[in-house]
Amino acid sequence: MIGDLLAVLGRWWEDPALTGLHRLPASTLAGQIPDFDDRYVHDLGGAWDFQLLDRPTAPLGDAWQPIRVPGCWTTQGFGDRPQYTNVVMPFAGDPPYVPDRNPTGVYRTTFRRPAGWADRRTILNVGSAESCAAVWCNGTFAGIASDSRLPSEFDLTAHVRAGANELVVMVVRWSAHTWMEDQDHWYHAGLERRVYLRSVPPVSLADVRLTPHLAGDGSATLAVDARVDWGARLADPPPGWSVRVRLGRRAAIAPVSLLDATSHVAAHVDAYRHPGPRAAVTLAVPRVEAWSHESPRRYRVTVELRDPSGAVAHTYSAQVGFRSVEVRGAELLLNGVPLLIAGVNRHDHHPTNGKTLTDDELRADVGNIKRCGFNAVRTSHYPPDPVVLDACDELGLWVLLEANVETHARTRELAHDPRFEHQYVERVQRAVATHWNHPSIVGWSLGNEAGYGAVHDAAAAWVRRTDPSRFVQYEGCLMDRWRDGAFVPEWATAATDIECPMYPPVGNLIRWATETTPDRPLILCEYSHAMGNSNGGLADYWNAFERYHGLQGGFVWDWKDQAFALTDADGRRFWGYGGSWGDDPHDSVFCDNGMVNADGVPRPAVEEHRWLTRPVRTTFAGDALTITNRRAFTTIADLRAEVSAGAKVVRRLRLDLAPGESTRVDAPGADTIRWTDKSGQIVAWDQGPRAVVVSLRRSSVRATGSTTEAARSPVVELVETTPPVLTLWRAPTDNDGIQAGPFAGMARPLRWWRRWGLDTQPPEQLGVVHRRTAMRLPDGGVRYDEDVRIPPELNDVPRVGVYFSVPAEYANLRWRGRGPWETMPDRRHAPIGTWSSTVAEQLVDYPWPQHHGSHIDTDWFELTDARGRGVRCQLGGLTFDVSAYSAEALTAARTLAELRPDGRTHVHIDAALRGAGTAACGPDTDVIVGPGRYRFSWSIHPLGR
Ligand code: IPT
Repeated sequence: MIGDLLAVLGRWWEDPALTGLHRLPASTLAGQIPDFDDRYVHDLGGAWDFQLLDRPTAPLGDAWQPIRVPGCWTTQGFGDRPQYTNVVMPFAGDPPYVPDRNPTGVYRTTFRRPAGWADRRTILNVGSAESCAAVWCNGTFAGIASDSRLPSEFDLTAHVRAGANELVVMVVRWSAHTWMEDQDHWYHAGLERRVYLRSVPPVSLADVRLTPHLAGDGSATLAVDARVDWGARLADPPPGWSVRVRLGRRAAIAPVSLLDATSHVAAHVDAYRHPGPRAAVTLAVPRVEAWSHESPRRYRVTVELRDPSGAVAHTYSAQVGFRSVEVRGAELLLNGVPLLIAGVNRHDHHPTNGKTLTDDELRADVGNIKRCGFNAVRTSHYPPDPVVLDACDELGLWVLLEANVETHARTRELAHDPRFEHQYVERVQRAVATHWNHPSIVGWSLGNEAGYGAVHDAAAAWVRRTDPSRFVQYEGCLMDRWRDGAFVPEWATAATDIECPMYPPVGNLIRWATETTPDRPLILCEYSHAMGNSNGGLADYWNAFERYHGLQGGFVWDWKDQAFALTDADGRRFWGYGGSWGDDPHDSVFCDNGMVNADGVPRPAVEEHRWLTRPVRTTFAGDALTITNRRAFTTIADLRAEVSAGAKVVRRLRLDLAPGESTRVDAPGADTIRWTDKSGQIVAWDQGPRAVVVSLRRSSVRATGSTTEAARSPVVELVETTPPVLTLWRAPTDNDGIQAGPFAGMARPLRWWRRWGLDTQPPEQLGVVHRRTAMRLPDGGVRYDEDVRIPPELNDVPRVGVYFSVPAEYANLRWRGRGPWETMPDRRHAPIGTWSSTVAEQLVDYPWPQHHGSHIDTDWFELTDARGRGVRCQLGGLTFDVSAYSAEALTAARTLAELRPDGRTHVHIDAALRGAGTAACGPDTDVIVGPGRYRFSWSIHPLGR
């Protein structure tokens, strides 16, 4: 069987021309989420027989093992591991070739042909096969599939018989197509999405494209284009077939036409008027509710294929949403509004199952994106499971659907390689054809990091002509235009309708908006790289988006860490990344750039983004609040606000403000407003000038006498056993310098920090001058006045602050200042309040251990033991962090499992802290801690004696 195919086709997996064989054209029917309760759908998911061969040419053995379908074989214990690389290929060599040693899974299952399927056609749907597959049914070859992220369908009618049938699918891990799928994510292998059979009548709907359009006056049209198929072996069906479309109470019928009666071109030559067996009809709907991210109203549409007697032969049904998409001048208008895109890039990833997620997990993932306040998703860098798109339709997220094209390792080569050129167009065509009917999709992306060639212009032209209802985008054709920040308008950019660069510094965006004449909108396809403690400077982007015409938001990189939940030999859990499986080559921790961890737990930067994009903005002036609805389409009547003065709620509000509208509300004494949605999620907050951090100078702390004469107290003993020391070091963040993998070399500023010896020498050895005055206070505490001079050669240091530790039983934390989440000097937005936490909870589980837990603008913090005894530090606006781990331990560790409790609670108080920035991939921070004089004061006091 397998040998026969080899004899005919040779090394078929290595032929870039062979993208499919006997494969049905991509269609919206293939892209549907199957309904396994439908008697014409048969789920093939479950346990299959499996053999893992070490190469596609290896002989098949007799021993079969069970495997879960869908699932990656790389996560099911067969000894072939996942592999993470970004740019470099996972193997050596030149395209289109792949290694001889090439893990190949042979899957086998049997199924009984369901009752009632005999006189119909049986179609096999393989949701995803990484990287390509061949199919046999009852020993007969049925076809070949490629493109790991789209379903492939095969007509099995000729092979399926009554009773038991055998299906064999051979999946080859590395193929010529891998060169087209060199995305920055995990390489897995296997049948990763659902596999099922569907049965259709002999004359059936082959494809149905629904194109909704919303007009400015609230009316709409729905254009329906249905392709009908009766298989090559049947004679043409008799005339009289029709398609009936129903939307609510509206319906229309169109004939399935073989000849176009309206054509006046060469009326006597059928060839000129044969549109093929299809039906086209447009329904006019006088009034609809629009679909938007704020109000994702959908309407059920049913399309019936009817035979000449009027009997329904085949039905297709989908939910449409009416919205309009238009690029006009420097604006992308969605339903006529140039709303700002608060988007995020999303990969398919599960912390144990890799590329395979259940429907519930996919829906939960999208729900989490929505709950975190994003309004758009770029499906980086391939079409996701259709469940993701359906969830975006349902919950309201604008989608930029990206085709599965990335040739990063040969960016400039493959787009000009005639062996590969057709794939650039075909992969885009198939993505569009499969996912056409999702209202959430408003733009098609031709792929990522795949160079620029005529093939991209061709793909863009195909999309524009085929689907003028959406825009096309492709960053690859802008790469040189935005290279190194120099904007070169002369570069040809025919393959994109919008300006969509990645990672430019905000200054370049402003330059583009002000020094050129933008003729199209700019929406960043990637920005604010969320790797580790990151997303510094996000506010600068949002200030620019709001201020400059043409700048219309962007997609944060990215949604979720692609980490694996692993345990070490001692059972300690940690987040695994590239190399954790022994995969090689690998790009280490560069796969972990998420706004949420791999379990979906939001990182602190989510709150920064949420605040910047909040649906309601409130400004405080005296006793009045000015409240503005920042939404584009809906009122804020679904939200509730609590206005407070200190700990007291002084007003509750519910406002029916129209989009963009503002109102004034009196709230004497108020300092804070919080808006919650129906689920109780805080979606917006603001504070006025009354919410302040008390400064030390204005506080009641008064120095009395010298350290020698003060009374003994537990706290004094504490700090005397480990006195506070000046420190400039912090555990490097991923942005300070990636410490493993190929990007480690470029690590700035970490490189010079280490060269200066900041990590090994006390600051005093490096020319830093530190003078301190310590004074006992009447309550038994101590006040420290610090005076630090950083010499000119240390022109960029991690921090200027003091460090001490207390025993680990001081494990409870309270503070007044910004919180409760981690803030950084360039990621500052958190309300001022009094917050309770624990030292343990301060750990942010960035997969590579690093600096975390800072709280800027702190008035005071307290560390107490179980009996409430401990210390209180008055900071008067400084920054602090507490951790169960020292900066040294965090610096040394490569995984969370390498961190060991050391019996201490480690405390840092910083007068200055370097910003987080996003330098792991993108601009560095503006908040640099440079040379000069730092004078600051703080005090420590006993608590609960
Ligand atoms: C860019 C990629 O598009 C994305 O997949 C990811 O690799 C990201 O960067 C970094 O995490 S490519 C980069 C060379 C700008």
